[in-house]
Amino acid sequence: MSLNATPRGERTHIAVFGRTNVGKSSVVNALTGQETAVVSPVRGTTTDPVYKAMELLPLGPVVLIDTAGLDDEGMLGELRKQKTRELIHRADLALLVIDALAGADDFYRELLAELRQRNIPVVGVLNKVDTLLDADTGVALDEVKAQLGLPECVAFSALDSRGVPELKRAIVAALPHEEERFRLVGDLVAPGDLVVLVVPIDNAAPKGRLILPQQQTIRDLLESDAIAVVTKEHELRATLERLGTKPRLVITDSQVFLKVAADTPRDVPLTSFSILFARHKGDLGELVRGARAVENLRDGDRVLIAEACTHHQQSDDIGTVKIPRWLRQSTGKQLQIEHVSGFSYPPDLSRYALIVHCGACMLNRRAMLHRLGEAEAAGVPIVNYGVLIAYLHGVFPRAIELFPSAMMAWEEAAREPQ
Ligand SMILES: Nc1nc2c(ncn2[C@@H]2O[C@H](COP(=O)(O)OP(=O)(O)OP(=O)(O)O)[C@@H](O)[C@H]2O)c(=O)[nH]1
Ligand code: SF4
Ligand SMILES: [Mg+2]
Repeated sequence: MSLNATPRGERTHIAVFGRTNVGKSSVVNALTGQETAVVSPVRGTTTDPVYKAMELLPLGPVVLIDTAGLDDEGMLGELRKQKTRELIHRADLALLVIDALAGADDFYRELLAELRQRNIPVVGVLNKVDTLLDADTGVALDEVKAQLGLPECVAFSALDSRGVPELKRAIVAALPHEEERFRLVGDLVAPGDLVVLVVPIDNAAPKGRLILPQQQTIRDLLESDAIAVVTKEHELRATLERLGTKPRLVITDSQVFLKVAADTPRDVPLTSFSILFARHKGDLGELVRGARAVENLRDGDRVLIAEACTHHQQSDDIGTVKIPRWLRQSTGKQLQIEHVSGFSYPPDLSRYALIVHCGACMLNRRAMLHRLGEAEAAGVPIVNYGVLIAYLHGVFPRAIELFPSAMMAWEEAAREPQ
């Protein structure tokens, strides 16, 4: 990922589903205007999901996910199907590709029901309409709309690019509007508000730039017409004095939280970048409850460290070395720590006393909420790296006072018998 690209976790995810050979990869190519996805008359050409980033105006950056056909036969087919189904949890919108000659059947009806159950907006793509007579295209389209109860369906041909602008319009119309999406910090400030950001520049800071969470926070503040003042922890006191007015909010790196808390007047709201990100990506209350569960760990407990992908972009040792060390140090217990990486958890979650999840930078909010939901269903507390590190740095409860659901979780946990 180039530094200037929108991170994948922030992009709208559009997953392309359908039977094998209906032209899913061809539809992705027609939409992106590139021949990146492999197309062939052989069924089951696409075996693993392929991610393709593009700008979809006026929506902005999206990721198209080309998937394996869902009706593969045999063992391998089962595996692929499972992988494809897991993508349902990451999709902000699904394209259902249907072959114009074959039409829709129960397979599509079931898939559509599954998507609707998860509140994922769906747009139907009746592909290969070039194989029909022009006069029959409208009839076939109406038939599919009626069969599926899916009025959002577009006549398309990847072969001659028919329907590309119509499909783009249908996608934009079906997606939730920007204002309905979850903000990073914009919902906490009003236009003209002053916000102070505390960014330590130590040996661990990357040379010559700010890290992504800091960049994204500044961007969101500017988009909200707020004023961002960036300072280091040592200059915070002087910065606050020179501002001449109380800032609306102070946001700091967790590492220097205690110093920043000491230098920030008690009546100025204070939080950390990792708390904002945890809230943006998931359910902060749930993660705070998970952090609290660290105190209840006992000798012999199993802890699962789950990373959502195999190529960790931050330092590689955070999940394998640092977190296990911190957990053992702070609890003083003999813990059995297991690791997993990829889209899915191991089968039996209930054997774990705690799940520690990565920062989920490659996942969108929907996918992360799904993973939190799975832990909750198994009755296992879950925390992410950012909230756990914040907790270990002593940011609670001050950094979560702004967020009622997180405070409730904190106080509930305090009342529970240890
Ligand atoms: N006539 C016509 N053929 C198409 C169209 N779209 C795709 N095809 C052909 O259909 C075949 C399958 O296309 P793919 O895009 O590979 O289909 P897929 O759904 O990705 O297939 P799998 O990955 O195997 O599931 C290829 O031979 C394409 O050239 C279209 O709009 N019109
Ligand atoms: S934080 Fe998670 S999703 Fe992001 S690179 Fe690391 S392992 Fe992958
Ligand atoms: Mg394909």
